[in-house]
Amino acid sequence: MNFESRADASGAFHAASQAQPNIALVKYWGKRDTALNLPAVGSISITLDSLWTRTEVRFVPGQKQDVVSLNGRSDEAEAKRISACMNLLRQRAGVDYGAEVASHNNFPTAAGLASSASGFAALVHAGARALGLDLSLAEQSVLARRCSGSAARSIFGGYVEWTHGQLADGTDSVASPLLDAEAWPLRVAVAITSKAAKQVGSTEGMRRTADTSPYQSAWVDTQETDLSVARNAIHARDFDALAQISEYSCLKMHALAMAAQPGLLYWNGATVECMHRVRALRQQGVPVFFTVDAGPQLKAVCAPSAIEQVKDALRDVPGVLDVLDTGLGAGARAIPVGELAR
Ligand code: 2P0
Repeated sequence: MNFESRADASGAFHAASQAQPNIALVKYWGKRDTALNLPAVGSISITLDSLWTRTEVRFVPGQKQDVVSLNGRSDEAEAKRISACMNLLRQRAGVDYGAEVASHNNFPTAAGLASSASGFAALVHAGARALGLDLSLAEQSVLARRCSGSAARSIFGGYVEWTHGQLADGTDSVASPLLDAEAWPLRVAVAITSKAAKQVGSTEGMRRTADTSPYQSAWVDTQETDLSVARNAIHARDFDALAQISEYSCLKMHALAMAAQPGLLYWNGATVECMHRVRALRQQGVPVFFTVDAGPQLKAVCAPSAIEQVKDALRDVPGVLDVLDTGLGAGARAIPVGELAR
């Protein structure tokens, strides 16, 4: 392969990309194949706007090791996952160059805010371009899925569905857009109730759940119906229907995980108080619903007209440290090299 046109002055090949986290409304939890990272169920998400990961990848011919910097620091566990992800791209390009990877998040990492989704989407997007691989978004989604399941969805913007797929090699377990962000511009308030990294990561939590939770088969059996209800709600822009199915899927996923041994309890007291506050608002007629991922932060999805009221209500809950506010945004995209933290 001829990379000459892409090499910088030092002979390295580089590119930078940005991707945003996504929040599942119909949740992914469980794998049908761990090696290929294939999900036990499909899922539907929204890609966010003002939270981001920006990642720069530089492949250096002759370098044997990967060097990884996350928010300016090294992290051994994450570096291993990043190298495994880069191996997929190196195989595809037929090269063995070591990579220098630098990545910045503008939000708390590893605390249930989908940092692996935006992180691996940005990594695959930048790495593929650095190596001159001409990959479609669907191909990037498949590769991002191999690195972290939910990253498959952050390749795309707006409302996104990631299918379970039927093929043993997983090439049909891929995300695709359902509706553009601009077509239904909901807003999201994120109540930060802890800035600590979670104790049990999603990969381990899913493994434990599948091995020990008595509700696993019921979870898998009921997912197709939930996906269909959510898909219809999105296409009809039916807020109430989306609210009902999203809270249902969230609580069902947590009930499934709580019933593992030992049980997975990602919430703290403030998370639960925020759920009650959101439901009280909805009873008063405010168009808002909640969802919670594998961490203690609560995400309140609402109509644009309700965002200030929702933020004020969440800020009022004891134990809420901060409330972020974001719209829905675009998928992974190229950014200029050298502008990571800007
Ligand atoms: C989701 N979560 O659908 C679900 C809901 C958390 C709760 O996808 O093992 O980091 O890398 O495939 O994608 C978080 O799990 O797990 C997640 P891996 P991932 O958003």
